[in-house]
Amino acid sequence: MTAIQRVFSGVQPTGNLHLGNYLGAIVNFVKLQENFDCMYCVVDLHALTMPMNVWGGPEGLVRTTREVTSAFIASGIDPKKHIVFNQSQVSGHAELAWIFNCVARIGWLNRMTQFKEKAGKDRENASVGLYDYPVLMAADILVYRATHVPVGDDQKQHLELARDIAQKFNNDFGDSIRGNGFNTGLFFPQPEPLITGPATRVMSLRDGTKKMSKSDPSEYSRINLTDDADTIAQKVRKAKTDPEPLPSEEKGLEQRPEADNLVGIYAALAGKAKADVLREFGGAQFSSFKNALVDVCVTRLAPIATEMKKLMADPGYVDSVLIDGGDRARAIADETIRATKDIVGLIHKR
Ligand code: AQP
Repeated sequence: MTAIQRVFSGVQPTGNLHLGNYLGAIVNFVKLQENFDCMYCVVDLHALTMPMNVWGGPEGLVRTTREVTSAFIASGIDPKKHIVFNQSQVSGHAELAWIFNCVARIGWLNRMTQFKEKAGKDRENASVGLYDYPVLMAADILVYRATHVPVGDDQKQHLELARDIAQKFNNDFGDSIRGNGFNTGLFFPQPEPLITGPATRVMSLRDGTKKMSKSDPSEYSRINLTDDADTIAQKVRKAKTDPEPLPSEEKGLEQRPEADNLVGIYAALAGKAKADVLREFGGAQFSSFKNALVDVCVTRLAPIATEMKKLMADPGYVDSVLIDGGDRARAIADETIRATKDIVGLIHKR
């Protein structure tokens, strides 16, 4: 088994993809194609961890799986050179997750803030899958022995857990790993988080202290990748601001979360530094800044929305991309699963 620099990342098909997913993750996915072998996964098994109304039931899941795949391709991911697939096609994710369930400690999972946020007050009623989500995520990455994982800032803690699981597995089974020919004793790599998108944490347009999220009940909290120009304009114009004009320097954005967020979005979409944006718009009222923000949003997002629409009209093609990607992903995962079974002592057909 050869060591390779491999990128893996996933996006849940739980509803409309938004500007946060795009700037925090997908833009980076596109860029990394230049220097890495990349695997981009629509993590449908993760979607099941939430109540059915969140992922839309069986028909909704099929539609949003195709939608996320279309967004990947429309944004510039090349499914021929790299691998695009949906998680449930490769059973190795779930198999490795079980082994990792027996490596990870309950105390580690109890510290995961995303579970606390997503389970809310009614924790007893959350699915077991939601609690176990980070273990499946570790398996998603490590079944491909991926070395680099581009994610938004909110996934940092889960990545740390994946690193802990890899390390504990390597320690617990060190002798067997060496006995199976991995002389370094390191079977699973320590996956490196790449939290380097143009905006690693895009906030809600209604509340600059909350992250932009698919599950926010307010449509006005986010810009969806499928929004048309009029909808984008409406959402930007309604975005919460404060009464002061824009500052001329970055330190003037402190304690002004909504202003900071809008300037950050503009900077990320225009490919500029925040300081440059403030040099240009310092002293301006939000009404004129918002016009410029609408323009840059529409310029960047409209071509993606148009391409997504075309792809969504051809589900046969989108499914063929996923199936081809699934076949190529399975070949890599099977190799890891066979070696893992040897290391753990699970008899299997050779
Ligand atoms: N607001 C955000 N800013 C920057 N990056 C973000 N990501 C999500 N929201 C933001 C990044 O997008 C990738 C895919 O996320 P996901 O769909 O797998 O799950 P999530 O992080 O739970 O995304 P959402 O949109 O917030 O969904 P819900 O509402 O279901 O929780 C990840 O790399 C993530 O970091």
